[in-house]
Amino acid sequence: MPVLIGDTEYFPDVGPVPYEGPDSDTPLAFKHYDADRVVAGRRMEDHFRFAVAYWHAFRQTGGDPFGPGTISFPWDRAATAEQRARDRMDAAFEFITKLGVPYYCFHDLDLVDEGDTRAETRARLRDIVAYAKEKQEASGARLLWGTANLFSHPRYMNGAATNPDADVVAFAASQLKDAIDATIALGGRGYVFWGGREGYTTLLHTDTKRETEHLARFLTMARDYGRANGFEGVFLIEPKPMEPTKHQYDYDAATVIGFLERHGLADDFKLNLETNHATLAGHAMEHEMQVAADAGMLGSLDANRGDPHNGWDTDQFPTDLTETVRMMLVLLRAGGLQGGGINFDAKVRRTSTDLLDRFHAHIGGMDTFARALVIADDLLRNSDLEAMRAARYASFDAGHGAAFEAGDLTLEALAEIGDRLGEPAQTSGRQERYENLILQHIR
Ligand code: XUL
Ligand code: CO
Repeated sequence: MPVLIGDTEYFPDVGPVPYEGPDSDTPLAFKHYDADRVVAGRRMEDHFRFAVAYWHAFRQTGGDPFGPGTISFPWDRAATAEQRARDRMDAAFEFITKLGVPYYCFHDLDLVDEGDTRAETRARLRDIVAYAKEKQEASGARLLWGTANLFSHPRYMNGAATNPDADVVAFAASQLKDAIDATIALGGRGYVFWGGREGYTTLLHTDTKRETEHLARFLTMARDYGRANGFEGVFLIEPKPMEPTKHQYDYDAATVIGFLERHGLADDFKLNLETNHATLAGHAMEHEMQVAADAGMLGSLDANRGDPHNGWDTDQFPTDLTETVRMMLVLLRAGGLQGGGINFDAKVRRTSTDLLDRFHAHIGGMDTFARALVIADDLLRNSDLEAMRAARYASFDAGHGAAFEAGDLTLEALAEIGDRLGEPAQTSGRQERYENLILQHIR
């Protein structure tokens, strides 16, 4: 991937990040992520389709509820919004191409600052989309997905699609349409919905039935508009149980799958799962991935991690190897992601104020996934894991187990077999043996 540097070089202290292998001591080099290495029949780059998230990497400056941002971005200094958007995009493509990440993703308002009117914002977006197209063509980097920020502005404080005021829903529709247009224009693989304010803080004033039906209507309109205008990618919906609202309608994978099926959206939508959101829902990420995979809806991942010791969305870079190995086991068994990829919805800490810190963060995240993928593949091919798991269910491969699975037995017939066989023998689940297997292969 050719490195793209604009009028200003924003990261002069780093060149293209090389792969140097596990014995390397070079901080700004990959130890495990080797884009062309084939694992389980696919290049690493194609397994992951890593993406840089525009909002964390080029927008958020470290503000928290207790204080303002701590990080200063040289690409945010120009006098006009139009120039800042271009400078930011120069910085983004320099970062993306130096890191060698094949994709990026954005909210509409990551690319441009919102104007005073819809028309002004639309014009800014069109301008920057044209610029992004040039950058994509020059570098080969592509858009993983686009989305609309329908949660930050105060007008969305009571929700966007689920707002009790129809005028707000209409305003959101205008923003949604432009964001879908931008995604189509840039050849995005997907379009994401994360319902930031689609939920409630109290049931006392909330008609949940009406609101969730409005949400389904909004998604249906988006699907129909996208399909009518040539969008062939995947629509993705990102579960999160809470934060910013007390209860979000897209609570977790199982909730979202039921919602999509109930509203006739299951053929066009898949899930975009995020580790920290799983944590907040009280689930392991592997659980969320398995639920989605079982439904044929494992679409895309937001890579990060939470902090087990507190209850909010810390969006840290993913460096937990064991957790990632478990995730990669689910991914490989499922045959990969359907349509999407893996974007780093993760931010450097508020105290990580050097621009180089975001290189270290992404390198660590990509290496964690690469290492976990190789370990998971080794477990699946060179350990007893799959055979042991299959053996647990062997009684359903023949005889009355197989007849039960095939639906060939009535309850009376199965009960009669139960009466005849009597008390079944006890079989150990051997959980510790499985846990040891995983540990043995982490090397
Ligand atoms: C917020 C979150 C979002 C979505 C995209 O928790 O995860 O950044 O990923 O809107
Ligand atoms: Co996310």
